[in-house]
Amino acid sequence: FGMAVAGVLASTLYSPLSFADNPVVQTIYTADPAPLVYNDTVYLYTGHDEDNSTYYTMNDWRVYSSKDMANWTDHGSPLSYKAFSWASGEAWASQVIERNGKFYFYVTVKSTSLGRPAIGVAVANNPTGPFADAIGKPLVSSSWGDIDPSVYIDSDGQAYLYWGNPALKYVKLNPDMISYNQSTGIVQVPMTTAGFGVRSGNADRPTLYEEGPWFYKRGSLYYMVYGASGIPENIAYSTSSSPTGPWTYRGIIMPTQGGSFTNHPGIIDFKGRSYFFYHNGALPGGGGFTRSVAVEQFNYNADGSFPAINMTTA
Ligand code: FUB
Repeated sequence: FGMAVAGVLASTLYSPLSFADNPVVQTIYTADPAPLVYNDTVYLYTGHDEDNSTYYTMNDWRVYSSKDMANWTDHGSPLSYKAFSWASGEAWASQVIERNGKFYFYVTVKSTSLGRPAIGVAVANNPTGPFADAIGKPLVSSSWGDIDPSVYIDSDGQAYLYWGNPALKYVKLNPDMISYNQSTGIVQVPMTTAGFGVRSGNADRPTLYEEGPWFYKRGSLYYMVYGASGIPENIAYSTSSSPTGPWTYRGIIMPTQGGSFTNHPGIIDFKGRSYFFYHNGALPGGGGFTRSVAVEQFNYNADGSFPAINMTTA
């Protein structure tokens, strides 16, 4: 499969490709989906597992777009860890958001000087990039476990950046989107079992929360959807009436399945339908370090709760 991917990529890079079935991307291994709806188009940002990877060997991010959730255009790589002069690999989970016509790309990368992940931010004038490091240093480098940023702009204009494993943390981003409110600082979310469920036998992780938060509001309800329950992960969620909690644990959305020991949610509403992106090991040669992004359409229950969602291949 690795050789075939190299051949396909060499001949089709930056040219339109169509995908109808799961996984969404069938030419390379992709992970950590981060969909963005902008101008009647879905932009799907993903990480990129290198062929034959035996760890999270990831050097760049990819972006695909679709106007119908069936036909996808491959826009190549809008950003690599190399755009961050202070980073040395581990182009892990990310999310992109638009504000005032600019696109802000929040990423996990490995800080060379710290020797551990940190959160960076890149900016572009176009959703497909190219993106450039916005500040020339990490936006957040508070501790081990600074991974998996999720960004959301609330209806009052306040932007929040959540991230972290095993701690779930947030900052209030300033309107410039490339700095954060220093008086609020970095807030660590209280990891209560009422908020994030009960995990037994792990003193360091008393709740189900593991990593990969996806934070957003729908109606008047705030959602925190995340990789949960340890390795292998399922995807669970919590809700709140406030962007900063307290959170109430609401259950498992997607059980462990699909041949990857991680999973990672990305959720949008698009043209009147709701979509749940995730990753698994569905492609030939796929597994925990050679993952593939997939998507399921779903309907929220009337009270805003999630139905159970299973992985499909079509
Ligand atoms: O892709 C690398 C890491 O695996 C991500 O940062 C986590 O969310 C998990 O998917």
